[in-house]
Amino acid sequence: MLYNAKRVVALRQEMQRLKVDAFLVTDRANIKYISGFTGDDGILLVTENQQYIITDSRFEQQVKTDNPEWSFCNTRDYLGSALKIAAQKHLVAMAFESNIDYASYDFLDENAVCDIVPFTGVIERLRSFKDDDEVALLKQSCILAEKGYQYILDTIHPGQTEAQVATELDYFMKMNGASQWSFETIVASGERTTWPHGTFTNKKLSDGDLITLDFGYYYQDYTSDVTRTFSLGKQVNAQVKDIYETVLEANQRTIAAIKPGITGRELDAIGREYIAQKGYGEYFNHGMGHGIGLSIHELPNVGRSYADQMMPGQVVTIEPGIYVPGVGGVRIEDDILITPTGHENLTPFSKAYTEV
Ligand SMILES: [Mn+2]
Repeated sequence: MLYNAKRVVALRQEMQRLKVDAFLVTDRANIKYISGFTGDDGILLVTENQQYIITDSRFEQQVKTDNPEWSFCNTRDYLGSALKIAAQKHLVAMAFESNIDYASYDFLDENAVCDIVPFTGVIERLRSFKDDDEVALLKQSCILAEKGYQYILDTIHPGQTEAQVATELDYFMKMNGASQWSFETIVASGERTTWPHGTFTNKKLSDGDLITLDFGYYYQDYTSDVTRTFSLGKQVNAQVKDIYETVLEANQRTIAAIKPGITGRELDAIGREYIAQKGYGEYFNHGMGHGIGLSIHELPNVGRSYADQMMPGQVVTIEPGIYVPGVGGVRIEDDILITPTGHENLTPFSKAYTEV
């Protein structure tokens, strides 16, 4: 990932607003976003006029090659070194991320000479606004997702296990440029489609099974998140079709309403009320969606308890579902970019009811 100096400028503006003169970044996705450093160990310290990648000698050449704008601090004692810099520079108040682990917090609390102040969601909020380069990567990630879905539609057959389908998709996605999945792929068949997050098992697929495929893969650090439900062979249960059309309509109505200023709660209500009106209210038991980007779940949130306003440059999933035990479960999920005038569906590939 390339270092983008604008992000440090934005973080320093936040620091001024929050009245701190240092920001300790410990969350891995936030480290990647702010510094471009992709190593899997280490932390960042950003002050008003300096910026440090604090990590050990395993990453020395990597930092010097990829992150020359950052001071490389070679140590095994990441937090201790950050506090030492803070003391030397006579820093007054250091922000830290509240999702830090307790042992680390305890260490900071015991040893910091400066004030330490916890914050939630500061960099996450910056991350929610995608610039043009990030949107381009997300679009490519979504195009790859479409290819993966088509590949599974073309190859899936009775006798395969759910795990084998997940493995076929994994191989296809990686052979076509994905680095890894952003969550364990969900391949749920038959009755298991009524488990919204059932991952995959060694269960064999049978003719007539309803299949839910929910997957997300990183393409150049940015992940898509797509769900499609389809039938393997002819569907005998007539209610499945009704459930499918209800979820599809809820998905489409919710997406149609996306524009700057609408809140996550308002969007949630559109799809949820439609599903309730059709008599399936009690069978939709999760949120409507979430932001995606460097992480599979990020800001903004789309759900009953969220007042987050959608703003241009943000990207959210819309994923209504209905899960009726004994009948079947359907979820349809798209990835939507909020634009200045409305929205753009980044996953516009087919979601019409399909029997393969
Ligand atoms: Mn999702």
